[in-house]
Amino acid sequence: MTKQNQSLPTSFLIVTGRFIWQKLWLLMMSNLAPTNDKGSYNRPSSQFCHQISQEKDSIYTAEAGRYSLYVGISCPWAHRTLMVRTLKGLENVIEVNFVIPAVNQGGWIMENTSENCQTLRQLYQLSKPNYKGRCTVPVLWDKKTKTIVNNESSEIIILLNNEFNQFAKNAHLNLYSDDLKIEIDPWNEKIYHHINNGVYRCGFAQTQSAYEEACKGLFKILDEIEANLTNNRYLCGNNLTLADIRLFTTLIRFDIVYYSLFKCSVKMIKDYPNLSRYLDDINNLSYIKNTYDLNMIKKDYYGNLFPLNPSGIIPL
Ligand SMILES: N[C@@H](CCC(=O)N[C@@H](CS)C(=O)NCC(=O)O)C(=O)O
Repeated sequence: MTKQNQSLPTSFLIVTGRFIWQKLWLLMMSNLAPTNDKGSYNRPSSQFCHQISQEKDSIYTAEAGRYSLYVGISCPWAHRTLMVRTLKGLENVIEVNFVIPAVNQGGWIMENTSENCQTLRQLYQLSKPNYKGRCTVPVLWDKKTKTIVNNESSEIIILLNNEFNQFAKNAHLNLYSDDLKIEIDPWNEKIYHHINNGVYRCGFAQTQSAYEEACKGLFKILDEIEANLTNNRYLCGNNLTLADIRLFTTLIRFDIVYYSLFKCSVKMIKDYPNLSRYLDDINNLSYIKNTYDLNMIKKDYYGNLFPLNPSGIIPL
């Protein structure tokens, strides 16, 4: 026999449930993902933007063993930094510390206590005592001065590519060469807005029109990239660049997470022959498969983004 609620009329349950849920949903969403007045997601900007340099007298000098990365394994922005660390062969130069989502606190906690901190917020506050902003990963941390050097992935990957060559196993690999910048930068801009952040603008939209605008923009650029890859191995021809790294970390999460959880549901990446080939190509580069974990990605997104998946059920 199926369980039925005998005492309350269905219409009452629907109207009351919908009213309360919508109010709570909007409250949770505006906390999780601030929006503009049209209901479009506005990603807050990063707060720590220092540079590392090879100059001996700079505050943050490039040194082996001095810096560490704090990353969450599900996070696509942190994933960029792990990929560049691996591709450049910096595993023995830059240490990695993992953080995990704290389901009920809505923030990151340390997998293992680090710098005497149990939470990422404590680490941010060690660097800047009155810090009240968002505590995001990735973080590039200086163990010597106990400060955050940088918490913006797009800048950290340039630092890792440029400044540690004297210690890198693959110093010859330049993912952001001067002669390709003119192609890389426009790709980065487009891919950030419409794809990397675009999937979040679909998933975190609070109105139908904000969602549709983000979703149409996303698939327009995916179609453009699909066409570009007909004659090119990577975005800028035969050379792998930072633009590819930035695209890869979104594409690898697309079919298992963004397609359904974020409603990026016009097509899957597997429906695009060139994008699928491209994804495989990058995935098969040395040790790239060690930089992410699809099961953890699925568990973290479906399990922790409560307003998008209140039942917490993780799809098979
Ligand atoms: N602009 C940042 C964004 C990083 C970001 O949003 N990270 C997410 C994880 S995927 C985070 O840590 N969010 C926690 C929060 O917003 O409180 C970057 O690219 O480094």
